[in-house]
Amino acid sequence: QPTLKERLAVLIPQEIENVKATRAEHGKKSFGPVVVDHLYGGMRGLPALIWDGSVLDADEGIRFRGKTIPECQKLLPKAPGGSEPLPEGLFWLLLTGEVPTPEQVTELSKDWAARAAIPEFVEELLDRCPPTLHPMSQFSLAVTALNHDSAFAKAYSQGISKKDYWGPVFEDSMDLIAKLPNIAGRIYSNVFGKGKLPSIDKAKDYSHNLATLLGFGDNEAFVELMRLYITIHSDHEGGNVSAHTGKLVGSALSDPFLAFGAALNGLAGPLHGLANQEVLVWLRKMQSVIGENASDEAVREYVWSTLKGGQVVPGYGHAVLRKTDPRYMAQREFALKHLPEDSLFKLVNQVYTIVPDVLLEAGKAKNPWPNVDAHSGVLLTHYGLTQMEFYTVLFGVSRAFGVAAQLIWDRALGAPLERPKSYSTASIQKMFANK
Ligand code: FCX
Repeated sequence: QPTLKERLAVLIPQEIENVKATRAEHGKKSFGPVVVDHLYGGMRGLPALIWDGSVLDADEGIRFRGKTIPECQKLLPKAPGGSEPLPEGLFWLLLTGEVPTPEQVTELSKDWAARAAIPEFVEELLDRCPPTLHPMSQFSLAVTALNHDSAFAKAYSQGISKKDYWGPVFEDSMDLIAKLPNIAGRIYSNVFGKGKLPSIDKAKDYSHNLATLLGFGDNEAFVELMRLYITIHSDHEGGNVSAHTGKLVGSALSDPFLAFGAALNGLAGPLHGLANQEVLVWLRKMQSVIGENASDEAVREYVWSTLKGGQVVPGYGHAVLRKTDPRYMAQREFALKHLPEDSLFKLVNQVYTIVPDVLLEAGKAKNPWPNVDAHSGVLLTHYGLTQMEFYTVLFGVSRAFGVAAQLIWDRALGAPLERPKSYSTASIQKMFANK
């Protein structure tokens, strides 16, 4: 059976021809007009990027290479005795569009375990961060520093040919993904005083090792949660802040560590990945104000007070989605199976029955439904991972899968430097002066 890199080496020349044919046939076709509001409106909905791993439909949610989350849960290989997909298989799917065999997934687990160690200076760098530095800042620092050993940066400085870029970018991307559990584990241990880190077990899958490094390796349900968590957080097409940042920075031929470090800084914003931390902060604050087991009326009033305070309700709304996020639903299914009686899960459900109506009544949000971040924190809390400032790090570990897959394809297909055109308000006024 071919390895992932061998399979890619076969697929890349085919895809180069496929892109050529697509451009020859459709290259001059229009998606519709660009209007001035696109420039002021955060480019919402503006077709602008190629992203092969996944496409997001406003009503249906994400599909990874054409497959929905339930389809991935059914089709991708599982761990022995497990029922959630192994993220190794999802990475294979994102890169190749193919479902790997269980043996291919096992090889990938082994490969990542073999690459997992981080350089000593990165360990020291993390150990010297004050525990008050947010875990996401530490995460981005460490990932950026991995550029020290980038195969691509080295090959580029030695004069590698364009057509060979993808090889070292593949190696860097594999290293990047492989090293994230050790980085995340070290941050968790340093910041929350968890003591000496266990080492990676080369016979275990990626999620199992991540769980072990966080101190939850003995809890099979938590390990299963990590498998599901990474799978559903991996990729959400190309226009979101973290994915787009990774692609943009990669387009300057910055190596995958620099590109993904930048992506993490975007993920760390409260309107994006940090929302999973914000949801828990918000829920806890609500409990401290209106008490536990509060009535629907009290919850509704609290939601209104958030809006009236000029704040967003974290975990609700989306720039593209117009229905409940299937990533939310997958986590809800997991909770119904593993923790139906959890009191915080009950609160999340209660909030789900109240917030959409309030947001609709308030009349601003285009999408009143919950997104992925409304549910992830309650699952982690249930198993004892209660440090909410750490939650976005787990989102970051997952997001590397999607960003890395696209970086490899971008370099394989010779994607150009990104350089959209910007205008000043004065230049727009002048341009349309007599029109
Ligand atoms: N609570 C309160 N107001 C909201 C809202 C929410 N959950 N969602 C949107 N709105 C408001 C916006 O703030 C905006 O107000 P404005 O006109 O005064 O600026 C108005 O409704 C229109 O925004 P809309 O077009 O619906 O949404 P955007 O595409 O601009 O923004 C996000 C999308 C996700 C940023 C927005 O819904 C939000 O702030 N949600 C809360 C934060 C969150 O959960 N983020 C995580 C999203 C995601 F899943 C992820 O990346 O992880």
